[in-house]
Amino acid sequence: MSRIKVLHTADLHLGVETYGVTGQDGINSRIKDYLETLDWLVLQAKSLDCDAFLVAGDIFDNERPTNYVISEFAKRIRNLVDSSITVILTPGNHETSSSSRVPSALEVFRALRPQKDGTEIACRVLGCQPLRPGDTETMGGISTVPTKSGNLQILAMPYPRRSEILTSEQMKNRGREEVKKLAATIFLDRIQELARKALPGLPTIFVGHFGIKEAELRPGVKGYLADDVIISTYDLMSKLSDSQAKFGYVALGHYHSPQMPSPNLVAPSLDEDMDGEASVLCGTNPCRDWELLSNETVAPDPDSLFRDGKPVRKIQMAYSGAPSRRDFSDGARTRMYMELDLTPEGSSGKCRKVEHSRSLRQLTVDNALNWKEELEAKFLKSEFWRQPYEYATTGCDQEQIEKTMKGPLPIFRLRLPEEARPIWPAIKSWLDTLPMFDKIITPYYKPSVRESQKAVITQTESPVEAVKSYLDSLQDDFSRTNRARIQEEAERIMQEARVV
Ligand SMILES: [Mn+2]
Repeated sequence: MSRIKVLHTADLHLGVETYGVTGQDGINSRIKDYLETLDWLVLQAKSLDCDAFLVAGDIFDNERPTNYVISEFAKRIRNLVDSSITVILTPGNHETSSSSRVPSALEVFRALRPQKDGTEIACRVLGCQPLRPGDTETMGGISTVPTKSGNLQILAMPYPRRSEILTSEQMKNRGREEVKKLAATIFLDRIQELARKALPGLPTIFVGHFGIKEAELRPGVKGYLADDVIISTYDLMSKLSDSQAKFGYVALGHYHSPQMPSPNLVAPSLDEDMDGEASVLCGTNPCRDWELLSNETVAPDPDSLFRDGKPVRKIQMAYSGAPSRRDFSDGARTRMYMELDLTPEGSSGKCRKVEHSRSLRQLTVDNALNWKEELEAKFLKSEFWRQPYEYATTGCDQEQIEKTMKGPLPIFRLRLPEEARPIWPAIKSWLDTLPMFDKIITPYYKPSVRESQKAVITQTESPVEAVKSYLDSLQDDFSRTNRARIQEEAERIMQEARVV
């Protein structure tokens, strides 16, 4: 029986520049961060002897990635293919155009499809956008993809954009929710149509980039993804069960938190790091076992697989999470990828933690009134200097600091509570007097409902007074503002922060 090993990841978002600085070579440091994490993943795929490397959408952060990003990504594909690992890509919402007919950058790789008999180990771009609104014929596809251990059958669906699923006629006179519902129905029908074409006897998976109702979405991105077409686990599984093929796994992208949505239980986000171990809610899999990453297991309610008395085969389903994203605010979040073993009968697998090849020094000021004392104390701690690179010595003396200063990454990022905003000029001038840093990056303010409020420090005010008067002004503001408006504003800020 053929057994195929797949590395499932998603949401690489190559091209993100947020919080980066441009290096001497003209390349933004964040783009390199992301590429380095991808390099690490490529290494994992090779050392695990994977047959396929699967990225479930949002490979590029935007529909027009730079030539640098495209060529660097192409090098990684070449590296994998040279190691006889088939690369499988599906478009997500970020790399596909929402309004124009501009082909996505992934089309470059699709155009380089392998020789006609299809036996070559190569890069495949699966699933594609419909050509015209309402044209579901071209949406998604089912393919047999060769790997070094045999053929893998894949049903791939692109990000379901309402405007491309529905005609304007279908959207007319329908409310927002009704439109979303109709789009979900058409999307599911298309999945069913394709699932029925799948052949038995091959390891078979589904790949998609969209929202699942039972999945956990961080509050900050809810507004941003409000118009997403979302389908339920039950609906997806019942469509995939209506097939001669046994779908062994559903590889998802779009939600950056790694998780395994279950029909009756909402999986906790694996972001909730517990001493480096993440917890996974794992349902019963009819085929094989999935490795749980902690002692926390919850048995699913067996009735959950029935609706109106109709049983549905439960298929293991997972969002791998976004491995590359290491934003300033994401320091502690766990990143995962999935390692799958597929047979014609089903899947087994593991969630594996992504180790970042590089991290940046970062510091948070917790108390705006005592920022200086706090920063001085933190600078003296060895952990701060040890963050990006391992050093042999444990202490942190002057010599150690000097050694670090000459290191390859004399950059740090400062995270400030919002109330410290008025005193940033004072903090900056103090930092400027310190010899350790080549560059001070604009601080990141913790997102807050009152982010938009401008605050200035006047010459006559001491930093402490400035913070106090700023806090006072917030108090006034708060009494005038109702809760809903604050919530709205919070959503807006999170959207701007581009959490997804
Ligand atoms: Mn996405």
